[in-house]
Amino acid sequence: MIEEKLFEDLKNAIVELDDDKAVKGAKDSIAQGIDPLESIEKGLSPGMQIIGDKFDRMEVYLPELIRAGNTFNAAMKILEPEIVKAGKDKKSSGTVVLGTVSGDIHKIGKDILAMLMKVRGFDVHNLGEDVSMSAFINKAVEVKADIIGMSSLLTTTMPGQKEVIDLLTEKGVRDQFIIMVGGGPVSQEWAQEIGADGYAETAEQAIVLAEELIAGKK
Ligand code: B12
Repeated sequence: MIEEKLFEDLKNAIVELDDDKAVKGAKDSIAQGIDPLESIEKGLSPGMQIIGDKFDRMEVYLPELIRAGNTFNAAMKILEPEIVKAGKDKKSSGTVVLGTVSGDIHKIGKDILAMLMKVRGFDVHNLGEDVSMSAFINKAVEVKADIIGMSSLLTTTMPGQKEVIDLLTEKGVRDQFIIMVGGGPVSQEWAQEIGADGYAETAEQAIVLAEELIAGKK
Protein backbone atom coordinates (compact mmCIF):
# COMPACT_ATOMS: atom_id res chain seq x y z
CA MET A 1 0.00 0.00 0.00
CA ILE A 2 1.21 3.46 -0.87
CA GLU A 3 0.57 4.74 2.68
CA GLU A 4 2.74 2.04 4.22
CA LYS A 5 5.53 2.82 1.76
CA LEU A 6 5.39 6.52 2.62
CA PHE A 7 5.46 5.82 6.37
CA GLU A 8 8.44 3.55 5.73
CA ASP A 9 10.18 6.32 3.74
CA LEU A 10 9.64 8.82 6.58
CA LYS A 11 10.93 6.33 9.13
CA ASN A 12 14.00 5.59 7.01
CA ALA A 13 14.64 9.31 6.47
CA ILE A 14 15.04 9.71 10.24
CA VAL A 15 17.18 6.59 10.60
CA GLU A 16 19.39 7.70 7.69
CA LEU A 17 19.47 11.31 9.03
CA ASP A 18 18.42 12.44 5.56
CA ASP A 19 16.66 15.82 5.64
CA ASP A 20 15.92 15.84 1.92
CA LYS A 21 14.30 12.43 2.10
CA ALA A 22 12.22 13.58 5.09
CA VAL A 23 11.04 16.68 3.25
CA LYS A 24 10.22 14.65 0.15
CA GLY A 25 8.38 12.04 2.23
CA ALA A 26 6.36 14.73 3.97
CA LYS A 27 5.46 16.41 0.67
CA ASP A 28 4.53 13.08 -0.93
CA SER A 29 2.34 12.12 2.03
CA ILE A 30 0.44 15.40 1.73
CA ALA A 31 0.08 14.95 -2.02
CA GLN A 32 -1.43 11.50 -1.31
CA GLY A 33 -3.93 13.04 1.13
CA ILE A 34 -2.50 11.22 4.15
CA ASP A 35 -3.36 12.72 7.54
CA PRO A 36 -0.16 14.48 8.65
CA LEU A 37 -0.69 13.26 12.21
CA GLU A 38 -0.52 9.70 10.93
CA SER A 39 2.73 10.53 9.13
CA ILE A 40 4.15 11.65 12.47
CA GLU A 41 2.88 8.72 14.52
CA LYS A 42 3.51 5.97 11.97
CA GLY A 43 6.57 7.35 10.15
CA LEU A 44 8.66 9.95 11.93
CA SER A 45 8.18 8.84 15.55
CA PRO A 46 9.04 5.16 14.92
CA GLY A 47 12.20 6.44 13.17
CA MET A 48 13.10 8.35 16.34
CA GLN A 49 12.47 5.22 18.37
CA ILE A 50 14.97 3.31 16.19
CA ILE A 51 17.62 6.04 16.51
CA GLY A 52 17.05 6.09 20.28
CA ASP A 53 17.48 2.31 20.48
CA LYS A 54 20.68 2.52 18.41
CA PHE A 55 21.95 5.19 20.79
CA ASP A 56 21.15 2.88 23.68
CA ARG A 57 23.23 0.12 22.05
CA MET A 58 26.03 2.64 21.32
CA GLU A 59 25.65 2.14 17.58
CA VAL A 60 25.17 5.90 17.18
CA TYR A 61 26.21 8.82 19.42
CA LEU A 62 24.95 12.22 20.52
CA PRO A 63 25.62 14.03 17.20
CA GLU A 64 23.34 11.51 15.47
CA LEU A 65 20.57 12.14 18.03
CA ILE A 66 20.89 15.86 17.36
CA ARG A 67 20.79 15.31 13.60
CA ALA A 68 17.76 13.04 13.93
CA GLY A 69 15.98 15.87 15.75
CA ASN A 70 16.84 18.22 12.89
CA THR A 71 15.59 15.74 10.30
CA PHE A 72 12.34 15.35 12.25
CA ASN A 73 11.94 19.13 12.29
CA ALA A 74 12.62 19.41 8.55
CA ALA A 75 9.61 17.15 7.91
CA MET A 76 7.54 18.99 10.54
CA LYS A 77 8.03 22.28 8.65
CA ILE A 78 6.09 20.74 5.78
CA LEU A 79 3.49 18.90 7.90
CA GLU A 80 2.70 21.59 10.46
CA PRO A 81 0.94 24.08 8.12
CA GLU A 82 -1.27 21.21 6.93
CA ILE A 83 -2.20 20.31 10.50
CA VAL A 84 -3.00 23.94 11.24
CA LYS A 85 -5.13 24.19 8.09
CA ALA A 86 -7.08 21.03 8.90
CA GLY A 87 -7.82 22.13 12.45
CA LYS A 88 -8.91 25.68 11.77
CA ASP A 89 -12.58 25.15 12.52
CA LYS A 90 -11.97 23.08 15.65
CA LYS A 91 -12.85 24.80 18.88
CA SER A 92 -12.02 23.77 22.42
CA SER A 93 -11.68 26.06 25.29
CA GLY A 94 -9.21 25.84 28.07
CA THR A 95 -5.92 27.26 29.20
CA VAL A 96 -2.89 25.03 29.28
CA VAL A 97 0.55 25.54 30.79
CA LEU A 98 2.99 23.15 29.16
CA GLY A 99 6.67 22.43 29.56
CA THR A 100 9.44 19.87 29.79
CA VAL A 101 10.48 19.31 33.39
CA SER A 102 13.62 20.49 35.10
CA GLY A 103 16.89 18.95 33.83
CA ASP A 104 15.33 17.77 30.58
CA ILE A 105 15.80 19.55 27.24
CA HIS A 106 13.77 17.25 24.95
CA LYS A 107 11.27 19.42 23.17
CA ILE A 108 10.05 17.79 19.96
CA GLY A 109 7.08 15.82 21.38
CA LYS A 110 6.09 18.59 23.77
CA ASP A 111 6.11 21.12 20.94
CA ILE A 112 3.95 18.87 18.78
CA LEU A 113 1.46 18.70 21.63
CA ALA A 114 1.58 22.51 22.06
CA MET A 115 0.96 23.00 18.34
CA LEU A 116 -1.95 20.53 18.25
CA MET A 117 -3.52 22.09 21.32
CA LYS A 118 -3.31 25.55 19.76
CA VAL A 119 -4.87 24.22 16.60
CA ARG A 120 -7.75 22.82 18.67
CA GLY A 121 -8.35 26.25 20.20
CA PHE A 122 -6.64 25.85 23.56
CA ASP A 123 -4.84 28.87 24.96
CA VAL A 124 -1.34 27.39 25.32
CA HIS A 125 1.49 28.78 27.41
CA ASN A 126 4.54 26.80 26.32
CA LEU A 127 7.18 27.39 28.98
CA GLY A 128 9.86 25.55 27.01
CA GLU A 129 12.29 23.01 28.41
CA ASP A 130 14.17 22.57 31.69
CA VAL A 131 11.23 24.23 33.46
CA SER A 132 11.52 24.59 37.22
CA MET A 133 8.77 23.55 39.61
CA SER A 134 8.08 27.12 40.59
CA ALA A 135 7.88 28.27 36.97
CA PHE A 136 5.14 25.71 36.25
CA ILE A 137 3.21 26.69 39.34
CA ASN A 138 3.63 30.47 39.08
CA LYS A 139 2.49 30.51 35.46
CA ALA A 140 -0.46 28.20 36.13
CA VAL A 141 -1.65 30.42 38.99
CA GLU A 142 -1.04 33.60 36.97
CA VAL A 143 -3.05 32.53 33.90
CA LYS A 144 -5.61 30.51 35.92
CA ALA A 145 -4.71 27.42 33.88
CA ASP A 146 -7.13 24.54 33.53
CA ILE A 147 -4.32 22.12 32.74
CA ILE A 148 -0.67 21.80 33.65
CA GLY A 149 1.05 19.47 31.16
CA MET A 150 4.50 18.11 31.97
CA SER A 151 6.74 16.28 29.52
CA SER A 152 9.68 14.10 30.54
CA LEU A 153 11.85 12.01 28.23
CA LEU A 154 14.40 10.83 30.78
CA THR A 155 13.81 8.39 33.62
CA THR A 156 16.03 10.65 35.72
CA THR A 157 13.77 13.68 35.23
CA MET A 158 10.40 11.95 35.73
CA PRO A 159 10.46 12.62 39.50
CA GLY A 160 10.24 16.33 38.58
CA GLN A 161 6.61 15.71 37.61
CA LYS A 162 5.87 14.34 41.05
CA GLU A 163 7.68 17.25 42.71
CA VAL A 164 5.42 19.76 40.97
CA ILE A 165 2.32 17.87 42.11
CA ASP A 166 3.65 17.60 45.66
CA LEU A 167 4.41 21.31 45.77
CA LEU A 168 0.94 22.17 44.47
CA THR A 169 -0.52 20.01 47.24
CA GLU A 170 1.72 21.68 49.82
CA LYS A 171 0.53 25.09 48.65
CA GLY A 172 -3.10 23.94 48.90
CA VAL A 173 -3.81 24.59 45.21
CA ARG A 174 -3.55 21.05 43.76
CA ASP A 175 -7.31 20.81 43.12
CA GLN A 176 -7.36 23.95 40.99
CA PHE A 177 -5.55 22.23 38.13
CA ILE A 178 -5.80 19.17 35.93
CA ILE A 179 -2.36 17.60 35.76
CA MET A 180 -1.36 15.71 32.62
CA VAL A 181 1.95 13.92 32.17
CA GLY A 182 3.63 12.39 29.15
CA GLY A 183 6.87 11.61 27.33
CA GLY A 184 8.72 8.41 26.41
CA PRO A 185 9.30 6.70 29.78
CA VAL A 186 6.06 7.94 31.36
CA SER A 187 3.15 5.51 31.75
CA GLN A 188 -0.38 5.30 33.06
CA GLU A 189 0.97 3.51 36.14
CA TRP A 190 3.43 6.32 36.81
CA ALA A 191 0.69 8.93 36.37
CA GLN A 192 -1.42 7.10 38.95
CA GLU A 193 1.48 6.63 41.32
CA ILE A 194 2.28 10.35 41.43
CA GLY A 195 -1.35 11.47 41.56
CA ALA A 196 -1.61 13.01 38.08
CA ASP A 197 -5.06 13.24 36.47
CA GLY A 198 -4.11 12.00 33.04
CA TYR A 199 -1.49 10.35 30.87
CA ALA A 200 -1.47 9.98 27.10
CA GLU A 201 0.95 8.11 24.89
CA THR A 202 0.62 10.40 21.88
CA ALA A 203 -0.16 14.06 21.36
CA GLU A 204 -3.37 13.14 19.54
CA GLN A 205 -4.59 11.04 22.46
CA ALA A 206 -3.57 13.85 24.80
CA ILE A 207 -5.93 16.26 23.05
CA VAL A 208 -8.90 13.89 23.40
CA LEU A 209 -8.09 13.35 27.06
CA ALA A 210 -7.60 17.08 27.72
CA GLU A 211 -11.01 17.81 26.25
CA GLU A 212 -12.62 15.06 28.36
CA LEU A 213 -10.92 16.18 31.55
CA ILE A 214 -11.89 19.82 31.03
CA ALA A 215 -15.48 18.83 30.26
CA GLY A 216 -15.48 16.87 33.53
CA LYS A 217 -14.12 19.83 35.47
CA LYS A 218 -16.77 22.29 34.28
C1 B12 B 1 16.03 13.52 19.76
C2 B12 B 1 16.55 13.02 21.07
C3 B12 B 1 17.45 13.85 21.76
C4 B12 B 1 17.79 15.26 21.30
C5 B12 B 1 16.62 16.19 21.70
C6 B12 B 1 16.42 17.30 20.70
C7 B12 B 1 15.29 18.23 21.15
N1 B12 B 1 15.54 19.50 21.06
O1 B12 B 1 14.24 17.80 21.57
C8 B12 B 1 19.10 15.53 22.11
C9 B12 B 1 20.27 15.18 21.23
C10 B12 B 1 19.29 16.95 22.62
C11 B12 B 1 19.01 14.50 23.22
C12 B12 B 1 19.76 14.58 24.37
C13 B12 B 1 19.80 13.58 25.34
N2 B12 B 1 19.14 12.40 25.30
CO1 B12 B 1 17.74 12.00 24.02
N3 B12 B 1 16.64 11.26 22.69
C14 B12 B 1 16.17 11.75 21.58
C15 B12 B 1 15.26 10.69 20.89
C16 B12 B 1 16.10 10.00 19.80
C17 B12 B 1 13.97 11.16 20.29
C18 B12 B 1 13.03 11.96 21.22
C19 B12 B 1 11.91 12.53 20.38
O2 B12 B 1 11.93 13.70 20.02
N4 B12 B 1 10.93 11.68 20.00
C20 B12 B 1 9.83 12.04 19.06
C21 B12 B 1 8.67 12.67 19.80
C22 B12 B 1 7.53 13.03 18.81
O3 B12 B 1 8.18 11.72 20.71
P1 B12 B 1 7.98 12.02 22.29
O4 B12 B 1 8.94 13.03 22.75
O5 B12 B 1 7.88 10.74 23.00
O6 B12 B 1 6.56 12.75 22.35
C23 B12 B 1 5.30 12.15 22.05
C24 B12 B 1 4.63 11.55 23.29
O7 B12 B 1 5.53 11.09 24.26
C25 B12 B 1 3.68 12.60 23.76
N5 B12 B 1 4.13 13.57 24.75
C26 B12 B 1 5.30 14.21 24.85
N6 B12 B 1 5.29 15.10 25.85
C27 B12 B 1 4.08 15.03 26.41
C28 B12 B 1 3.53 15.73 27.48
C29 B12 B 1 2.24 15.46 27.90
C30 B12 B 1 1.65 16.23 29.03
C31 B12 B 1 1.48 14.46 27.23
C32 B12 B 1 0.12 14.13 27.68
C33 B12 B 1 2.02 13.77 26.13
C34 B12 B 1 3.32 14.06 25.72
O8 B12 B 1 3.33 13.30 22.58
C35 B12 B 1 4.40 13.28 21.63
C36 B12 B 1 3.85 13.16 20.24
O9 B12 B 1 3.02 12.05 20.09
C37 B12 B 1 14.97 9.73 22.11
C38 B12 B 1 14.60 8.29 21.75
C39 B12 B 1 13.16 7.96 21.98
N7 B12 B 1 12.83 6.73 21.78
O10 B12 B 1 12.35 8.79 22.39
C40 B12 B 1 16.25 9.88 22.94
C41 B12 B 1 16.20 9.61 24.45
C42 B12 B 1 14.94 10.18 25.07
N8 B12 B 1 17.36 10.37 24.92
C43 B12 B 1 18.04 9.74 25.86
C44 B12 B 1 19.20 10.24 26.50
C45 B12 B 1 19.90 9.30 27.45
C46 B12 B 1 19.66 11.55 26.25
C47 B12 B 1 20.89 12.22 26.91
C48 B12 B 1 21.03 11.99 28.42
C49 B12 B 1 22.14 11.76 26.15
C50 B12 B 1 23.45 12.23 26.72
N9 B12 B 1 24.24 11.28 27.13
O11 B12 B 1 23.71 13.40 26.82
C51 B12 B 1 20.63 13.71 26.57
C52 B12 B 1 19.81 14.40 27.68
C53 B12 B 1 19.77 15.88 27.57
C54 B12 B 1 18.82 16.47 28.58
N10 B12 B 1 19.33 16.94 29.68
O12 B12 B 1 17.61 16.46 28.38
C55 B12 B 1 17.39 8.40 26.21
C56 B12 B 1 16.63 8.44 27.53
C57 B12 B 1 16.77 7.16 28.31
C58 B12 B 1 15.92 7.22 29.53
N11 B12 B 1 14.86 6.45 29.52
O13 B12 B 1 16.17 7.94 30.44
C59 B12 B 1 16.52 8.13 24.94
C60 B12 B 1 15.25 7.29 25.20
C61 B12 B 1 17.44 7.38 23.93
C62 B12 B 1 17.83 5.99 24.42
N12 B12 B 1 17.09 4.96 24.03
O14 B12 B 1 18.77 5.84 25.13
N13 B12 B 1 18.11 13.53 22.92
